[in-house]
Amino acid sequence: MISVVIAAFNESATIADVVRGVLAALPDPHEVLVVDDGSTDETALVAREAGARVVTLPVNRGKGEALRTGIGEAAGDLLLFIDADGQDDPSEIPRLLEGLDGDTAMVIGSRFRGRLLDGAITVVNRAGNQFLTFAFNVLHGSHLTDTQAGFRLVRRDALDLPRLRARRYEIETELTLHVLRRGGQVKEVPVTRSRRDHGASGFFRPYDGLRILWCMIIGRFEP
Ligand SMILES: Nc1nc2c(ncn2[C@@H]2O[C@H](COP(=O)(O)OP(=O)(O)OP(=O)(O)O)[C@@H](O)[C@H]2O)c(=O)[nH]1
Ligand SMILES: [Mg+2]
Repeated sequence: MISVVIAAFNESATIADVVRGVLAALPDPHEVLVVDDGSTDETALVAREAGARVVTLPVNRGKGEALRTGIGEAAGDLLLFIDADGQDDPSEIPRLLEGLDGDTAMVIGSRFRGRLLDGAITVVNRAGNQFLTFAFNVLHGSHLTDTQAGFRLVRRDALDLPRLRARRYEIETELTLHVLRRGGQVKEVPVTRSRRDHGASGFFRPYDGLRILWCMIIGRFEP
C-alpha cells in the first residue's frame, strides 16, 4: 500500500488541488495523509473535503516534525512525499513509482534533472540548492543532483523512524542519509517544478541552509 504524506502549513489555496491530483494519480491501495501543522487558515478543512485524512498539530512545529508525525501515522509499506504548495505535479507520481525497481529504496524527483518552469526557483535558491547537493555528494560519496527535493518515494522499511530528528527543512537530507546508511540505493527521476502561486515559502535561507549543512555533516560521523 502507498501512503502519501503531505506536510502543510497555511496552504488552503493549493492543498485541494494537490490532494485531488494525488488521488487521481495513485494506484490502489492507497491513503493520503495531510499533516496540518498548526495552520491558521482552512488547510485542514479543505484537505479533508478533497479526500485526505488530516492529522492536525496544535501549534506550528516545522516541516520535519510534520513529516515525522505523518510517517508515524502512515500504514503503507511505501511512503510518498509531495509538497502542499502546488509546486510539484502529482501527475508525475507514476514516474517515481516506475523508478522503484528491486534494488532501489528511495526515488527522488529531481528538479535539476527535470524542468524548472518560469519562476520556480530564484537564482539564489538555485545556487544554494546546488551547493548543498555538492556538499552532500562530497561528504557521502553519492552522485545526486537534488538532495533537497520534497517530492520523493521511499520504502518504509528503509527508515528507522525513532532515529529521525529533523524539525525543519533538513528532513529531506536526513531521509536520504538514513536510506544510504542502511545500504539502500537512492535513484533520481526527472520531474517538473512550478512556481509558487499562493502563500509564502517558510524557508529562511541562512538559518535553514545551515541546518541542512549541519545535518549532512553530523550524519557523516553517525554510525
Ligand atoms: N507541516 C508543515 N509543513 C510545512 C512547514 N513549512 C513548510 N511546510 C510545507 O513544506 C512544503 C515546502 O515548503 P516551502 O516553504 O514551499 O519550501 P520549498 O518548496 O522547499 O522552498 P521554495 O522553493 O522557496 O518554495 C510545503 O508543502 C509547505 O506547506 C511547516 O512548518 N509545517
Ligand atoms: Mg515551495
